[in-house]
Amino acid sequence: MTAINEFVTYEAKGTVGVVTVNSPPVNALSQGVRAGIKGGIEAAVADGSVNAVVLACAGRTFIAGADITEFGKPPKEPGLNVVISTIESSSKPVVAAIHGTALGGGLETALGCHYRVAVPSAKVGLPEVKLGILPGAGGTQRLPRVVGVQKALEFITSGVHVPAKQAFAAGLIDEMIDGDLTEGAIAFAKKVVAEGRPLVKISEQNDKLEEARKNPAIFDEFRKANARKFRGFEAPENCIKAIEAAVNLPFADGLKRERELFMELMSGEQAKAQQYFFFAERQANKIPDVPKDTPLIDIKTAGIVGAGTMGGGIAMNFLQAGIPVTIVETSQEALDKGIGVIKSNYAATVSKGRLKQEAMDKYMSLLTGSTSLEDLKDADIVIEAIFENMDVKKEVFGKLDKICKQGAILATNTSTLDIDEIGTATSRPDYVIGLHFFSPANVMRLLEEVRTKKTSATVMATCMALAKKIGKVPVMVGVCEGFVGNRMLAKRGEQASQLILEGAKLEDVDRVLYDFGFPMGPFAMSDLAGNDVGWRIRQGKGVKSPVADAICELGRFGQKTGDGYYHYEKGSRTPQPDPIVEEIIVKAARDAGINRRQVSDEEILKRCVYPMINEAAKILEEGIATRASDIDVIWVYGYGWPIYRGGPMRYADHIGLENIYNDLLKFKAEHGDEWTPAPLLERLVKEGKSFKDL
Ligand code: TC6
Repeated sequence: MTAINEFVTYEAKGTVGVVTVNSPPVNALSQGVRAGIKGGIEAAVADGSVNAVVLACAGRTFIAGADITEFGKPPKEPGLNVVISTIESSSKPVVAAIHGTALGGGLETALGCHYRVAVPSAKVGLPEVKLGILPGAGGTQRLPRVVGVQKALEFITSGVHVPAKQAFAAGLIDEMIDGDLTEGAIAFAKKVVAEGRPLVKISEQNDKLEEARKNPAIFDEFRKANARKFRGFEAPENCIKAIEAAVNLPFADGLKRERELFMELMSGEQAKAQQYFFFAERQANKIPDVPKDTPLIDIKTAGIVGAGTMGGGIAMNFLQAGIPVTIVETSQEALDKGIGVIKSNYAATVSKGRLKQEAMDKYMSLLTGSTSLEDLKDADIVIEAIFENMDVKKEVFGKLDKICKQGAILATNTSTLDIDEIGTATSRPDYVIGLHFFSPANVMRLLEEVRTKKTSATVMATCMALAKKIGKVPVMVGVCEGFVGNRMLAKRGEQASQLILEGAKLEDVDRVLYDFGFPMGPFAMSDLAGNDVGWRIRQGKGVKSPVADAICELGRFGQKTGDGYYHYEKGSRTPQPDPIVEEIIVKAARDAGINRRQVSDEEILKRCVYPMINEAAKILEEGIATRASDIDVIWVYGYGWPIYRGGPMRYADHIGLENIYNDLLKFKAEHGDEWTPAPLLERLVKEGKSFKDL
């Protein structure tokens, strides 16, 4: 075996030369890997003892893409296009041997090979769009030449990881290998030589482009069909343009066009924000005082207390991950209702063709209902999802503590209560934690995990790993009113309510936030979630909100009653401004002695977003969130903050903390002390720093 460099080896195995990349953790295409592959292929071509080449990877995966840490730095030779063209122009057939994931530049490298084989568990994809860019090493030019234009549009603009079997069916993989991959790839390479098969250069294949050449409308149809999904994003449009270039231009010119479109995206703010977010999400997995090798509790069964909307949704996550669940309610009627809702949710997905009946049957077979907490005695984790009342929760935790086995985790789904206090009702406060799921709990990816002062490292590490197992994105935070997400959301809500009193139209507030990139504005959101929820909480705390209260007093609870901040026609979810609500607002403003005025879109945006950033600075200073980027992960996954703006903290850095600080001072002069900049924000501005410097 010859070491080409630190990352790549070359070895002749009989008549086949094997080039192996070994650059943990994911064989990303760093400069060294690129140079090594080029050198390896050249060595194989020069080796007279071999007549074919296999490109394989050591470790857990084939090449997972370009090395994202190199983005934004000056390019280093050789570029990936040069490496790929070295492979494609090799005089001996090159076979890519794929396991794990062949993503981005990894798949582009494989597309430069003459053939591709894969193990059944492998996945392939061009996920660059998720990083705000496009496949810039020929991916937009070669993929449509293999799978056709329609499929290429779908793959490239969604960034989906396609399972090997599906890729095989689409012609992207030439052979599936069941046994040892390298051996299988060598055997395949020998077959290629023995049968005298051609050196397939994808760049020279044009058949699959013909259909789109005859029907250029395919591109506009695709744009139209996906307009909602692509709203606000720049990368999908450039991906489409690059694929159009593949259809309309010769390969070499298409490559040039791809490069231009790639560079345009790479230098933009969206790409920087999305690449920042890639690492933010991975950082969030790391809790500084929880060592990586902390032993985990094996969660084989789960218990859930409360079969309401949240309890049911939480249960579905576990069932889908194959973890048996016992769900407990106080009465048989409530239990039957809760289980009925779970069943009908699955049935609806089956009827839409998005779930197989057998899968639904399997999930339901893992679910047991009970009206007795005693049935949770063997559960490894119990999640309480009952209504928000400290006394009731403490009573339940006291009982669970006596019933549940030693070493079982007791979690609460509370979104408002002090979890340290809940823990005092047990003899195991170190095994108590908050698991704050977001509604609908079977859909929303965020899981805000809330550590108390006593939660043990084992419990934290277990819950972080468990979250991943059930398909969630976990972020660990500390205890405070509303935790991180809702505490910031409350600040936005206060300003939205104030703005409509001052004269902004509520549909304008919603429009400004929608145009910023949120899925909907705060009033439309409240109508969807149910205005009565906040009303009950305010009543419990003795807090008033004149417009929101007046709306609820009229029974306008939102979409479910057909009226809320907006009116909804029967069977429609489209909000329509309602003069009655305008009257309520005008009266409330008069009662409060507010002179209404025109409010600009710019003011709406700043007044909704800046108080959130200011609150986040306090959250950071109090140590409730570990790092600024964790707050961004919470807002993107839990509240629909547009990922192309990175999250509120990244957005603040982009706007400039000094600009935000000055606006806060201006609003303070106009509206009062609640606008006082957080001490941390003030300090960062004085030191000329950003949140990213923390
Ligand atoms: C591209 O190719 C563009 C080409 C144009 C060329 C001109 N680079 O996710 P995990 C690190 S764009 C650098 O926890 P998993 C990651 O930060 C790229 N580092 O593992 C983490 O480090 P940590 C297109 C990377 O098993 C560690 O590896 N490719 C890269 O859950 C483990 O990662 C993609 O977008 C990278 N490319 O998932 C694929 N990838 O331990 C991006 C990972 O220090 N990667 N790291 O925190 C993924 O989707 C996933 O990492 C995975 C593995 C599915 C490969």
